[in-house]
Amino acid sequence: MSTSDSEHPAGDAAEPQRSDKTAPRADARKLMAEIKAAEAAAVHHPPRWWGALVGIVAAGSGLAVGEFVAGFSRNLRSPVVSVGDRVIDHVPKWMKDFAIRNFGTSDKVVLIWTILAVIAIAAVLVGIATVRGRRTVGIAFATAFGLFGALCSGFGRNTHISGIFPSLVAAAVAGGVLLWGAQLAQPRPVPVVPRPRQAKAAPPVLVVDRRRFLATGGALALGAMCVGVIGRNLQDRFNSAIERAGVRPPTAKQPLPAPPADPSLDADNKGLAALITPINNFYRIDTAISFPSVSLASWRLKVTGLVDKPLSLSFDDIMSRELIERDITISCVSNEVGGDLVGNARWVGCRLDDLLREAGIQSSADQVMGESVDGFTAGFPVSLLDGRDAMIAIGMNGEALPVKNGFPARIIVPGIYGYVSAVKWLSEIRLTRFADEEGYWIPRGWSALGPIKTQSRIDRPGGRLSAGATHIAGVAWAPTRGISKVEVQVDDADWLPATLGPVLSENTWVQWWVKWDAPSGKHQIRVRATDGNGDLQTDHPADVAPDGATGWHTIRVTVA
Ligand SMILES: Nc1nc2c(c(=O)[nH]1)N[C@H]1C(S)=C(S)[C@@H](COP(=O)(O)O)O[C@H]1N2
Ligand SMILES: [Mo]
Repeated sequence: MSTSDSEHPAGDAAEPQRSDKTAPRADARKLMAEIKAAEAAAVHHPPRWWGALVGIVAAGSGLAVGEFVAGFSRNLRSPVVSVGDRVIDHVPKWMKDFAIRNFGTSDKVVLIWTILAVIAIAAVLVGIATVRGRRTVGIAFATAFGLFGALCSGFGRNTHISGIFPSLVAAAVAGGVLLWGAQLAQPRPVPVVPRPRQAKAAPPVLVVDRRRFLATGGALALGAMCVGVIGRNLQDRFNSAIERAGVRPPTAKQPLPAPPADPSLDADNKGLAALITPINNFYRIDTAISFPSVSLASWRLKVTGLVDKPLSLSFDDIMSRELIERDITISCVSNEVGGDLVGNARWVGCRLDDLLREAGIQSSADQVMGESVDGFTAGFPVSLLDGRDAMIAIGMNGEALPVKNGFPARIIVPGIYGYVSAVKWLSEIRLTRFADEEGYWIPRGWSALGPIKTQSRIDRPGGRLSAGATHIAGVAWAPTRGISKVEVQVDDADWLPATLGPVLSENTWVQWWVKWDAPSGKHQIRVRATDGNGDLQTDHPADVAPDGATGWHTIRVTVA
């Protein structure tokens, strides 16, 4: 390691003792050699990776304390999660499409890790600069990150102004650890042991204290981890799953009969979607990184806006209304042809039209806008309250509404995509005008209206099968219109009518299957459905944006 580094105070120690005139020349030379040797052995500069370590431990400590502070109140949120929320709200459409295409529904996990990676890279660079003496860089970055976190946590869709605190405290801690670590990494003077015959002690050399530095860093890292884990556990106190466990499954005044035998249980139909999608398999799409937490005691469903009489209902108020049970298939507008962002469930809830009639919809209103506790919004035309079974669902498949599907309450409207209707973690229903207010996805490139398009999907066979008798099977849906016919075509053969499974209602999907004596070779299989109005599903391929994909699902199989 060079001693000529002019920035470094250790350079002074390299000056030989020219003033020592009493010592013989030979001794002086010896002494100089000795000092040089001692210097060569000593470490004067903190190694570069120390800076990286200081940066990482500082950032980690800050983030951990941020999680800790966020655990104090339901209104607070983890700074990292808040940054993620803002990224979700502001990413350009192409980037979101890229993320969904490549990471699917784990896109949020990828997002959080990306944010952590960016913080880590910045921490390493800032740590190195700070340890090298550029403290203003450290202070500036800690401040900037803190302010950015505060902006993301205190101002936006699902924020409370007090949300700025975890970020600010986190930044203060990170900045403090950064400066402290930089201090700890600096070389300290260590006296050189004098030669026995030498009158004056040699000047001290500057040496970094490796043991002290690493021990302190390790202890801090460990402490930060503990604080972070405690913070996450504190936040778990607000998990809605705890509230949900205390809710009895809501039951309808007239429960539906038990569903008919499920054709997907037949060995021939292995791989076919279940008639009623189990909760665990039900797709999940939302902008929430962590599920919004709801305290049932304070939760209210408000009916506001262009109504004669605004309402405010507690969970018990909804529970004690007349509840209906309905089988309804819902789908995401982002569902590709052949995709699985669609599911059929048995919902229990109160009628939306009854409730809004009580509030009294004013004639100027043309949009029913739902808003969630996390600030998501979705709106649909008032004209869709046309007698269809639109409901405020509080039960799903015989259970209280699952947390991931919107506990304690959500909107379900048969026949329109989720992004314009199915608000989960519902907090408000506002009667508005399309001209005055847009739902969350509309300014992000999606159509204001989203009727579900007639679709059909092939669930089996998979890519490879052996020759002989088999079933081609799948589901088809056209909620509110129902399905009247499904046809399958293998290669260029005639279209074959499929057998339709039990029809729960015109709002649900229908399972279908055809027998096929599979000859060996490669084959292409296509499916198309006809809705209850007699309209054939279009073969025109359309992208999911802006209002739902179309085209006939086509698969290729190899029969051995
Ligand atoms: N609060 C909230 N509700 C929401 C969303 C959301 O992002 N936040 N996404 C909507 C969309 S786009 C769809 S497709 C459905 C999905 O409902 P699921 O997750 O229960 O399948 O929820 C809707 N309700
Ligand atoms: Mo969706």
